[in-house]
Amino acid sequence: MSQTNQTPQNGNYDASNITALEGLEAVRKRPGMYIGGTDTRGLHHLVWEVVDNSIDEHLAGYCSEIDMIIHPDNSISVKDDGRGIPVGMHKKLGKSALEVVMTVLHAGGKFDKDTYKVSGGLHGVGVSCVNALSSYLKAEVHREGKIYVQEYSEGKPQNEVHEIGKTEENGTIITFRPDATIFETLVYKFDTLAHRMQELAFLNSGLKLSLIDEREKDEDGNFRRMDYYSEGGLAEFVQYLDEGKPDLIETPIYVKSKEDNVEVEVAMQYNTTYSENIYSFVNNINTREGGTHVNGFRRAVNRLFTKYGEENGFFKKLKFKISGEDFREGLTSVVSVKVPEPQFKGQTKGELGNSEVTGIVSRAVGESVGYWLEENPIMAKRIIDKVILAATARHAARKAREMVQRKNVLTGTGLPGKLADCSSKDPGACEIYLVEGDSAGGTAKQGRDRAFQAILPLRGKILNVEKAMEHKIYENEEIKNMFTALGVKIVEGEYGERVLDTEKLRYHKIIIMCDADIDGSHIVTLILTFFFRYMQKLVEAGYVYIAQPPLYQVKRGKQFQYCWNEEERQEAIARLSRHENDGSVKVQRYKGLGEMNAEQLWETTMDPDTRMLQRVTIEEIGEADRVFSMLMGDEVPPRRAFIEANAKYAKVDV
Ligand code: 0RA
Repeated sequence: MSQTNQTPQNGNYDASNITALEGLEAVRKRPGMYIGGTDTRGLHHLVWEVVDNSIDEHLAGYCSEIDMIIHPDNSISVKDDGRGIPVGMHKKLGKSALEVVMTVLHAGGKFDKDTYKVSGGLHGVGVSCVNALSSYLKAEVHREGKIYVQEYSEGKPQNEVHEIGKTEENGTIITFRPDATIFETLVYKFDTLAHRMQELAFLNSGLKLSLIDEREKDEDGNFRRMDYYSEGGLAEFVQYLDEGKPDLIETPIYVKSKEDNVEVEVAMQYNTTYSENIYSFVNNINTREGGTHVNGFRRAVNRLFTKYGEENGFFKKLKFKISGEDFREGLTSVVSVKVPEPQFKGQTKGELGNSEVTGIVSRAVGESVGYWLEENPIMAKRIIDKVILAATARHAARKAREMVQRKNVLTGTGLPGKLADCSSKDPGACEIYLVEGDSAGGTAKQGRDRAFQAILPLRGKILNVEKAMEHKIYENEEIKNMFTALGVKIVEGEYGERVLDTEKLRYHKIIIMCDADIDGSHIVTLILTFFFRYMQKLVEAGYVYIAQPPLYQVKRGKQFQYCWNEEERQEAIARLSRHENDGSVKVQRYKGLGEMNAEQLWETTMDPDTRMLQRVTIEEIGEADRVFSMLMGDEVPPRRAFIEANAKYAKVDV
């Protein structure tokens, strides 16, 4: 050590050093405990951990720009123009504050409680975790006119904090390469990073963000680059989410206020669809399970619209009660709060627990929306009319649903006649194939292993649930069949919302099997839209899959090979024709499942030992919702733009 005068005792330095390394060793031994896993999610978690620190600088009022670079070797740089991590001696630990922040678990380095922090939320395990899980990390700090650097390997400092030059800027640049011995994959997904950067831009109006991908160049030789900046913040966010859905009111309703150090920001827009979409955030972290802020918002919306409708006599003719959900049909909203000391609870820590926040949000929304209703009577009436329509439709839907559910009880097993069930009754071992068309369904029935595989043929195009009224959905034959075959039903939740009851779910693998052509992929999208809107829980649980039938069979005499893509096809042709390309190699392009016999279908698409299944995940709920509305909704221009932009991808990634 060079600065002995600030170190109380040499022994102290060693001791703290050892504790730091032990801490980071624990992270390396059980990375899952800290970042949730070592799969692609965990890999991306590292980036958010670093970005969160820069966002904290922004929330504290010091950072206006964050730039991210994906380098060709999949290492990542995150640069901000904040204050820069302090580099001075940390008195107690006897080493540079930078080293403490980078090597001591949960140090974080922010010691004041008055600023909002992302830390403590879903992320918030600290940048030292990223360091521990990186084969290489470099921290570069621009501060007080100088540039300081320290490098690490597996979290261990490789040199002292040293000065490498002068600067007129402030800020921090963290560059890290995730450890290949820890992560299952090292490949960063541009779309995942881009999506969150877009979200951060909306959540932090005025903050500039950029993403550069050095792995990809366009025709002009420039790297792929995205810039994000939002002046309008949440109001722009809801407009973005509602792209593809016709607006009901001219501009979003916007709420911003602060009480007891809790900042509340809400934007809401009504559209002409039938679903509610609410996205909530605490200190910029997505709270997927909602919590007290969302409860406060819903409470205020119910209270205000009920009062407004009653006072103006709009509900007089109604013969049934309006439920909370009716007020939120076709409502897209973003609720964002900044809380100094957030408490998270729930299974995935995705739910805000601070009880004081309910009242704060409810009051903020109550006041602003109350004014809005008084000032915008025409828009208000439009909303109330829609609420009445929703209540009427819900009444009809409830009746239709009850009819369907009751009927099933009366007909004994209640299973649809079209279902070829499996013999096992253990849901964990059972699979159901939802098959496009009766004829492919027939082939699948012959080819399956009936011990654990059930087949439910679906007739042609299924209903587009994005356009249909809810009660129509429960009356639709194919949809009724899916509910009863799966053994799930819709019940009403605490707030009158629809809840999927999965207690009697009969299969833990639900496999959508359609033709490998355009019509087939359209049907997959329709079925996925249905699952997304009505059975999201099953998607979240990881139970929904898409079967992958092969695209080609390459054949020469008795030898043949199935191929799932162009590359495999080329390889197979080369392999089977060997030197003499005498035209005896035949390539069959499978367009439909119907072109395969039962045995081929089993071998290629149904046999668990050889088939390929694509699991459907909802990585980004908001994005998935937007995409579904765009692809399945009424507005043509955004859909065309989306399809054109994504034309090179074969299917929508949900
Ligand atoms: C500790 C204390 C202060 C800032 C930071 C850490 C800090 C950390 C990171 C990580 C990435 N970018 C960052 N920017 C800042 C406060 C510094 C002060 O009081 O001057």
